[in-house]
Amino acid sequence: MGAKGEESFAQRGLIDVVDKAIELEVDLFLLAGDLFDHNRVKSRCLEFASEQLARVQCPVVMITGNHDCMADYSVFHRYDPTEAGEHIHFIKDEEGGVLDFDDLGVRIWGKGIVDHHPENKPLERVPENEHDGWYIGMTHGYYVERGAGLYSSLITPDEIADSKLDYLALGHVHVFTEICHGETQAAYPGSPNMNQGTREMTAAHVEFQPGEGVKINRVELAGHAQAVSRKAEEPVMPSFLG
Ligand SMILES: [Mn+2]
Repeated sequence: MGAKGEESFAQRGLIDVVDKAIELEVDLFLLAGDLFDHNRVKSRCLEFASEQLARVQCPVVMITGNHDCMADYSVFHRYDPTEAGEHIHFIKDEEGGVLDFDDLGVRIWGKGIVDHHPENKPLERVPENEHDGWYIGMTHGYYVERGAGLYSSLITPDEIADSKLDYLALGHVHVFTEICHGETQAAYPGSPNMNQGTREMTAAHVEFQPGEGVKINRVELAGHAQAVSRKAEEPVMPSFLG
């Protein structure tokens, strides 16, 4: 949540994105890493994060980013976000993990950052989808169209296409970006915070419409979280998955 003086911006961002999720009555709230700016977050800031996560009216699924990675010194060894409520789900295993939300017809695969370096591949080995409903992925890294360079935690177009995910929630880049490869649509939501190298404060509102597919909406906030919703009155079976 930043150094002293930045906290109000970062805290405002989290408040705003939670407010927006409540306003939009979303079915899932996805946090694709870097909830915290670093692993030395003070306890009053952790309490603030829990207060905000507790306000969310739907399941929250979160992974770690590079700033709050699951290293030995991780903040998440002294802070358990799931204590904010039974609706908080934290995928923190190094190999990633899968969660099923049967009432929503959604399966979520997620993999957070343990070690942010050039050999880390955030979108390697996405489990094959053996699920009838929507298949959503969450990961944290740097998408590059071509050429690897020396960047850490790279995500490639082929990996996105090969994932066979319906939607991939990306974290790391603080600018709202829509990406599509193969049948997979992905997005960076931008950041809900001011002072992140951009003046845009945004989130991604993603609608899953049976028969139509995935629609990604850029949402302006006065907000690194992703709000996901489906049309509740419709069945959740996506026709394009057959
Ligand atoms: Mn990051």
